[in-house]
Amino acid sequence: MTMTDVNIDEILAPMPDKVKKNRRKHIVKKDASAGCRPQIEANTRTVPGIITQRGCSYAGCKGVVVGPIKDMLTITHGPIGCAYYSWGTRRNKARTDDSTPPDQIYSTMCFSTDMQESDIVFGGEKKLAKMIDEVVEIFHPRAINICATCPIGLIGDDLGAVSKAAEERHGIPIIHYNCEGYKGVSQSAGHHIANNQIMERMIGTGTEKVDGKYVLNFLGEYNIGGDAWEIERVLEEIGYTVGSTLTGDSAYATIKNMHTAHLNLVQCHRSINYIAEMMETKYGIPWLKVNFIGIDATIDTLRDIAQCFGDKELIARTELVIERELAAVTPEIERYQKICRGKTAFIFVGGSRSHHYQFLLRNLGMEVMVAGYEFAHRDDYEGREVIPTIKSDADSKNIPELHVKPDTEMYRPPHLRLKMSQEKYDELVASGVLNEYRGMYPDMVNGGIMIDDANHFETEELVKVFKPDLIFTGIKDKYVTHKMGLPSKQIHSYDYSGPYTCFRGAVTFAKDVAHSLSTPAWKMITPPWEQSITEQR
Ligand code: CFN
Ligand code: HCA
Repeated sequence: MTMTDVNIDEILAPMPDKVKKNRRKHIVKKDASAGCRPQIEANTRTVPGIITQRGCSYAGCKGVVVGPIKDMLTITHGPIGCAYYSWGTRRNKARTDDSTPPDQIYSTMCFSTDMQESDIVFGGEKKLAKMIDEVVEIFHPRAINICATCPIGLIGDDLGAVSKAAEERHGIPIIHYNCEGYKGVSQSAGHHIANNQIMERMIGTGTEKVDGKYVLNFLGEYNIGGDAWEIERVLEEIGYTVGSTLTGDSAYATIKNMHTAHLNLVQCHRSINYIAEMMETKYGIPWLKVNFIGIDATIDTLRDIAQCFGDKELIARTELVIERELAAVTPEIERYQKICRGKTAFIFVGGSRSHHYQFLLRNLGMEVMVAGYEFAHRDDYEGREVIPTIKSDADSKNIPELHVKPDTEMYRPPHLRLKMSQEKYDELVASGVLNEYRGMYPDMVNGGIMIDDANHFETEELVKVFKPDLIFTGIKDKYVTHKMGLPSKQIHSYDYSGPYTCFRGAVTFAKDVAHSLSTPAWKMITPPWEQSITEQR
C-alpha cells in the first residue's frame, strides 16, 4: 500500500459511530494536489474514556511554564500526587549564574501543601499561609509561585487573598495561578494562565537595562536536556546578549528586566505566543518566530535574526559562525545519515515539536509519515506565515507590515493577514522576500497523516498501516509501541539525552536515532502484523 492509499475511515471503523464522527474531524491526510489547507478540529474536549496522551492545565502552568523559573520557590497547593508527578521528569535544566547563587535554585525541588481529607473539608487557606511562612523562614526565596490543583477550585480556597496577605507579611512577590487541572481541555489553558501572570507580575517590574548591542529574549525555550545552553552558545558567539529565556534556566531576577530587550525570539509558539504579543503591544518589542531544531532550520533562523537588525558586520559574523559550526558537524552527521537515510518515523508530542523535528529528521534523510499534537490549536497544524524576512533594503518597501500577528484561533489566508492581494503575496514568496507559510500541514510529506489528540487505539492502528521504523512519543505511549516491536524515542525529555538543538545538538540527536534504528533487540520481537493468529495468542 502506498501512503496515499491509506484510508482514515477504515482505521476508525471499529469505533462506535459517535466517537468515529468526532475523531474523524481530528485526522487529516495531506493532499498536495488539493491546493488549499483543510481544516482540522483541535483544542476541543477529548472523548471521555479514550486513552489520550494529554495532560492538564496545572501541568501546563506549573510543570511547563512557571516551574522552570529557577530562583522562584513554586508551591503546589493540593494533594501530594500532582506535585510529585510534576517533579523533575521534564528535565528542564538549571544552573547557577551571576544572578542566582546555588542556594537560590529551587526548580529542582518539590514543595506541596499536601492537602489531606480534613483540609479539603474545612478549607486549605490556613495550611497554605503557614507553609508560605515556613518556606520563607527556611529558604529565604526572592519570590514564590503558588499553583492550584483541581480540589482547590472546587473547595474555593482564595489563593489571591492568601498570597496578598503573605506578600504584606514577608515583603516579597507571591504570585498565584488559578490553574486548576480541569480548566480548559489540556495543558494549553495552563500556558495561557501562566503567561498572563508572568506578564502582569514579573516582566517590566525591574529597573535594570540589560547591557548589550543586540539584546534578545528567548521565549518558548525550556532548556530540556540543556537545549537553551547550546543555542545561547551560538548566539553569544555571533554577538548577541540573551537577556532572559522564558522559562528554561531563567530567573525572576532577570525576567523582571526583559522589557529592555531589542527583539523577542519565539521557539515554541504554542506555549508562549501570548507574552510575545503582549510585549509587542505594551513595550513595542517585535518578535520573530524561530526554529533551532534541525541544521537547515537553525541556519535559516540565524540569518533571519541578523536580518532583523540589518547590521552588515553582524550578518558577516553570522555567516562565519555558520560556516565554522557546519564544518565541525557535517562529517558526523554524514556518518549517521548512512544508517538513517530512507527510514520513516511517527511523531506525537505536545504542541510544537512534532513540526520542528520534521526538519531535523529530514536532515538525516528520514521522513515523518504521521505527525500529531496533543493540544495544539488550529494554526499550529494548518500553518501560519513566518514573519516576513527582508532580504534587502529595497524589498522592505514592498511589505506593508514587518511583524504579522498570528491568528491563534481562526485560519485566514496569509495574504489577507498581510493586507495584500493573493497575486502580490505569491510574487513576494516566489521572489524570496516573504518566507513561505509554515506549519505542520504545509511542511508535511504528501499522503502523510496529521492527527490531533491521538489515542492509543489510533496509534496502534496507524503503526500497523504505515509500519514506521521509529516512533517519537511521550512516556504514556512509549511502551505501547515497544510491545509492537517498534523502537521509540521519548521526544519530550529525550529519555536521558540531549541537547538536541542547533548544530551540536543535531549530532547528538542523529547519534541517538541511529542507535535506536540499529539496536538488534527490535529484530528479536515479531510485531503482531507479521504473526499468525495462533502465534499472537
Ligand atoms: S518543552 Fe514544550 S515545546 S512548551 Fe509544550 S508545546 Fe509540553 S512539556 Mo512535553 S515536550 Fe512538549 Fe512542546 Fe512547547 Fe515540552 S511539544 S508536551 S507543553 N512541550
Ligand atoms: C506535561 C509534561 C510532559 C509530559 C511528557 C509525557 C513533558 O505535558 O505535563 O507525557 O511523556 O514533556 O514532561 O509533556
